[in-house]
Amino acid sequence: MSALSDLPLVASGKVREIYDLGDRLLLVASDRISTYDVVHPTEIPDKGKVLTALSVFWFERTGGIVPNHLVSFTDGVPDEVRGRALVVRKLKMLPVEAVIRGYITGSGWKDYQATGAISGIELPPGLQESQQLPEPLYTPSTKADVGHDEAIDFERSAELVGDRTLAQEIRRVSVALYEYAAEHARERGIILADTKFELGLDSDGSLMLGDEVLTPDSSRFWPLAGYETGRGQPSFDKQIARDWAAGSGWDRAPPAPELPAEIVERTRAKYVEVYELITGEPFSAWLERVGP
Ligand code: Q0T
Repeated sequence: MSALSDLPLVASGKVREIYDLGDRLLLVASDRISTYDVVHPTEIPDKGKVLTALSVFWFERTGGIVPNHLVSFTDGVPDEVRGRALVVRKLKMLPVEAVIRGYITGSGWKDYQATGAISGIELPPGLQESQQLPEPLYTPSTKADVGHDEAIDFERSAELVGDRTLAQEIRRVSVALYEYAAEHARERGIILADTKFELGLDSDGSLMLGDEVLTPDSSRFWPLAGYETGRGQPSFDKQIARDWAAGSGWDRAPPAPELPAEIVERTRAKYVEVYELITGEPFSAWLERVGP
């Protein structure tokens, strides 16, 4: 297979890249990690493989809810990114991010405290931080030019998508994906607090799930053990690195410091643990699936 460096780069994010394969795209997950929104110079070995393997796990199980862009994780993948890259269909991506919240945390908790509502959805009084919501909420956002995504309400998402029926369909499939995944995760000791999907249209105009899905980078995963309302919850995967960063004297402005070897190893073990809990398989099963 051709070397990555020969492929046109379509997009580059903090922790992943997208390359053009002609009629397909190559999504590459790196081993980079960020805390407090800044990428560290130190990589977490196998993080990209764990996230890719989790996306594949969910894509293979949710095609009955909504079809997805996955074509292959073997054929067409350059050797240097084997196990941490996906060949996907090119979609016409829709200009809204489908955020689903099952628990009240982060910006949703801030909005609720200020207004009693999230994304224009009125909520009962007296909810506590990290509490499960009465039902999962669709709280779409749109990519801001700089910095963080901008929260919008359903009506604004319909305007941006240009078709109210399509916007309703995005909300419906996104809630169904969240409910399926949150139940699966909870049975295995992980709370899926919230998650973000990106959807697009196939060449025939049909709705398809794109991006990475239901990974710790696109979702909040909390350990079920020790969960309690009235406070923030630790992140299943990043808490060790965050705690170290918070105590390191770093002021959270770039550049982020190198992570010590012990923090790297403990964080890697958390990613592998997430994979093994969610899939019920040893991580070596993924390495065997993707071959040499
Ligand atoms: C995309 C066409 O994830 C993004 O950038 C981060 C590096 C956003 N993005 C998605 C696409 C996809 C996907 N996934 C697709 N299947 N077809 N475009 C482009 N940028």
